[in-house]
Amino acid sequence: MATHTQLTTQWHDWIVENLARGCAVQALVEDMCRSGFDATFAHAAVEALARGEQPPAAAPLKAQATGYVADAPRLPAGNVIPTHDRDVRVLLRVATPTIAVLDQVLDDEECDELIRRSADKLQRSTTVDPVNGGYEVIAARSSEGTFFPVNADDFIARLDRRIAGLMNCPVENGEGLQVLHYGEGGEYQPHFDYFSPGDPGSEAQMVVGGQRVSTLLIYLNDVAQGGATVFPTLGLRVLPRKGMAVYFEYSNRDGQIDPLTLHGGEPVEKGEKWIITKWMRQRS
Ligand code: PD2
Ligand code: ZN
Repeated sequence: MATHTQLTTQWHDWIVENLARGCAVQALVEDMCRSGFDATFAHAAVEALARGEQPPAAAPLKAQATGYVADAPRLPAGNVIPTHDRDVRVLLRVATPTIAVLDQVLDDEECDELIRRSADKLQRSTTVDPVNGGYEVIAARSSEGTFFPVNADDFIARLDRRIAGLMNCPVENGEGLQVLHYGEGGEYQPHFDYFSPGDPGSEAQMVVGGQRVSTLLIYLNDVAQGGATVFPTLGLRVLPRKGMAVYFEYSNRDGQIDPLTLHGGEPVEKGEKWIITKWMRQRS
C-alpha cells in the first residue's frame, strides 16, 4: 500500500536530477509510486519541483489533494447494464474514482476465441515514451501482446459494440482491442493509463482522439495464483476471473486527470494470465 507522504533529501535530489536530465513528470511519479509514495503526493511534489517551487511539506488527505473534479460517471447506473446483445451484471462499484467490476462481459467461447486468434501473433508489450510519444519496451511491463483494430471483422465488431455500450462511448472513440499475455512472473507495475498533460510525448499521442477517458480490462482466463489488478492508493485488489471485467474513469471534459487511478497488474505466481484492454478517448 502506498503511504510515503514526505520527501527525504535523497528523494528530493533524485527528482531534481532526473528532471534536469529531461525525464518526464509522469515517469518520475510512477517510479515514486512503485517505491511506496502516495500518488497524489508524488504528483504534487514532482510538479512543484518542475516549476522550481518547494514541494508540499506532507500530503493532504487524498480526497482533497488531487484537485480533480470528476464529470458525472459515464458508466450507466443500476445493477445490470443492458447492451445491444446482452445484459451485464455489476458486481462492485466505487464512487470516487468511478470504478466497477462487471460480470460475464465475455462468455467462455469468446474468451477462448480471442486467445486462439492471438496466440501466434504475440510480441513483447511496449509503453508510450513520455518524451517523444514513440513506443518503448520497459521492464515494468513484462507481458506480450497484440491488438485488433476497431471493427476488424464481424466477431471483433460485435465485441467492440458491446464494450462501447458498457463504457457509454461511441465505438469510434475506442482504441483497437489490446490482448495481453503474462507468463509466470509476468506483471505490469503501477502506472496511469492517461497521457500526462504537458509531456511532449503525450501531446503527440493526443493529436488524434484527445485524452484517454476510461479503461475496460477483461480477463480471458482463470489465473491459478496471483495476477490481481490492483489500485494501490485505494487499497483495492481485483482477482482475475474468466469473462469478468474491471472498468475505471480518469479524465474529465476539461482535460484534468485523476492520479487516484494508479493501477497495476500483480505478478502471476502460478499459471498464466490473458486479458484484453479497451481504452476510450475523448473523440473519435
Ligand atoms: O493486466 C492487468 O491487470 C493490467 C493492469 C493495469 C493491465 C493494464 N493496466 C493495462 O493494460 O493498462
Ligand atoms: Zn493500465
